Amino acid sequence: MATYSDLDGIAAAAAIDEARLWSHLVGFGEIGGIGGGGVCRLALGEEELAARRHIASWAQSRGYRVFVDPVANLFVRREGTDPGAAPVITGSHIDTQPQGGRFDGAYGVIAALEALAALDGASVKTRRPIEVVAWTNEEGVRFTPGAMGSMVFSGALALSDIAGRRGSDGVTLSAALASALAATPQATFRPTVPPIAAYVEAHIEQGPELEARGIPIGIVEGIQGVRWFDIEVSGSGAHAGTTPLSRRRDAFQDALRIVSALNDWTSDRGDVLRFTVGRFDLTPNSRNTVPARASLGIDLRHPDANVLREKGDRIAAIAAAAARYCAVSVREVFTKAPASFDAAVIGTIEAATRLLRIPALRMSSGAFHDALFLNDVCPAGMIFIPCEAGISHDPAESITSVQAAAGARVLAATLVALAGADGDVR
Ligand code: HGY
Ligand code: MN
Ligand code: MN
Repeated sequence: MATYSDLDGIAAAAAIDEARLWSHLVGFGEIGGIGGGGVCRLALGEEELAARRHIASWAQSRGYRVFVDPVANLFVRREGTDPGAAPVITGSHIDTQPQGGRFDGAYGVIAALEALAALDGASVKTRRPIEVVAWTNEEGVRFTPGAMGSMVFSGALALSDIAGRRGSDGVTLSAALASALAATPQATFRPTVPPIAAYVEAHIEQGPELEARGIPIGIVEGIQGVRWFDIEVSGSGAHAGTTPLSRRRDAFQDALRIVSALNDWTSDRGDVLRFTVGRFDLTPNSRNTVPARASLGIDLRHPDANVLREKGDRIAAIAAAAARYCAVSVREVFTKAPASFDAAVIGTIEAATRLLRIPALRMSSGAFHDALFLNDVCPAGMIFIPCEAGISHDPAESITSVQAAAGARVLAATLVALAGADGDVR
């Protein structure tokens, strides 16, 4: 027997406008566009502030209220029939990698805004308010750690502990946050975190599974754990022509020894453990000067908490032992254990795919997402759509308008069920 939520969910999904969504996604991707389909919108940078202004004015033009919190998370609120009820929150991030794709993060925000427009178009009223959020600094490129906005929001990180931290460009987080808060004057400052009924995030898969199987929707059951380490190798700068190798403290050569030792330590025949040296900076980085310092950004991931702990806990000792001439410091800058999403939210997403007769696959996520931290404070889940060849964190990242619309339809029906008019929300 169809419930009000089912009927409203079908109506909302039917009101998702593929052309309108695609045009919004393509237009949004031009904010910070770098050509070749790529985007560079580093957290709280000028391009991302432009994206914030876009979202806030889009929201205001549709009569939605806009809020920001102390870490500049940006919220667009559609009222429910019970304004005092805890909202259902959906969204993702709008910051990108330095040569990122147009859809990582942005898809989850723009698809959520499209879902609000569809709810309006279908005149669907939900009991709970629905808020669309753009979380601050999910990528962790300019400021560490990643998922900063959702970590502060969920209490996993205290803003006071990181406000003085400087970004890769030397700007302090507090100064960057001040410019972000000033960028959307129409947003009401909301210092406290509202109770949340549920959180659901739509995102591109960033992996090949859905496309390879020809399945349009992924129902994410959980996310693997992640640990980030900064390794600083300190030697001595010297003249490349006059300094014999026997008298060098070459930070690059010792960094190579460290990476080689860590490659051995993290090698995994099953190809499940993910060890990446994604950042490698040399100082002074000049061909004819022996490197004085090497700075490495390490990313380690695994779905099993015990393996992640065992492999991560030895990194400092292995790095120190591998270096021959230089001093080595290792700092863990981000860590999150693997997590499983809420069974009821997973079930609600699955019910929405069945209601809309859209094939779906239960799966886990190799990438982390803000949902990983929301999962600590409310029932949370994620909806994936395929992306071409699983490519992400690269300008070649690509989806189709059909894939985008399918995800938005499932999101709209899920939001109606979670914020349901007939009070069936958990
Ligand atoms: O790194 C991640 O997993 C995410 O895409 N920021
Ligand atoms: Mn992302
Ligand atoms: Mn990403």
